[in-house]
Amino acid sequence: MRRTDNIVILTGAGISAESGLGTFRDEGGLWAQHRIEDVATPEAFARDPALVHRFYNARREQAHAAAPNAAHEALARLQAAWRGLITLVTQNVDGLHEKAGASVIHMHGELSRALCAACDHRWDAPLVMETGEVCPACGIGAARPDVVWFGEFPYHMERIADALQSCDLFAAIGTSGQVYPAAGFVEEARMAGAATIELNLRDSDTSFAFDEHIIGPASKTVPAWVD
Ligand code: BV8
Repeated sequence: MRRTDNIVILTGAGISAESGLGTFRDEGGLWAQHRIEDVATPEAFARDPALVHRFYNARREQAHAAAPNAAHEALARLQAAWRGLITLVTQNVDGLHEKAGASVIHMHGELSRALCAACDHRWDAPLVMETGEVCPACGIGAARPDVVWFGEFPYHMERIADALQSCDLFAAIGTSGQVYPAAGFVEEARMAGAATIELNLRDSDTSFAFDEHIIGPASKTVPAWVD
């Protein structure tokens, strides 16, 4: 990769696929097994917290056992080499970027964190969260996974918008470009004058918006792109 100034990298579930974690919309993906409305909205949690906990407990246990792959490791190397110039944003909640040694902005939260549905207190989630668990701070709110559900406002949006405004290169890795506002980041970067590149197994819903495309599995394409 040629030396440039500020780079914003957005990752999606595809970067963790080769670590054995299912994506959402590929063949047999998570949304083929569960309806979003049943497991990934605040209404779903109010209606059937046990089902939502089962969905996230299964993913938390898989993520806990998973190892980062060569793509996560290459991004951590890039960040270490280009200190301060790489803003890594992920839609993923699996913690694999941290396991690879990267620092990352979790716009959709983290499986490893719990959130109080009443007072917004956050704490390290147990591997298995139980229905009926209450917040250790206020003792009132239900303990829920600290992930951003559909209809909820993603985290760190101002920090991300600032990074997009001042970046020279925007890269999207392993995302289908179907979930907003993340899917709109490429347009924000283009309007700020950045070059754009997409690394994916195939075309995504936002491929049209990228200047360059590298097609292939992330564990191969990301190290080749970075190194
Ligand atoms: C919000 C956390 C208000 C929980 C998730 C326009 C503007 C704003 C909002 C909307 C809008 N239009 C619609 C909306 C509402 C909604 C939305 O986008 N709906 C969609 C379905 C149309 N958005 C929201 O509700 C968001 N909140 O809008 O708040 C607001 C308004 C304005 C501005 C700001 C805020 C909240 C959305 C967050 C929902 N939570 N996850 C959890 O993980 O369970 S979303 C979920 O989808 C995951 O986070 C996932 O990461 C994310 C995106 O999916 P991808 O990561 O892209 O995964 P996917 O399976 O789809 O694709 C995998 C890709 O990898 C594929 O392209 C595949 O080819 C590739 N791949 C596979 N293997 C490999 C690979 N690539 C490389 N190598 C491989 N080996």
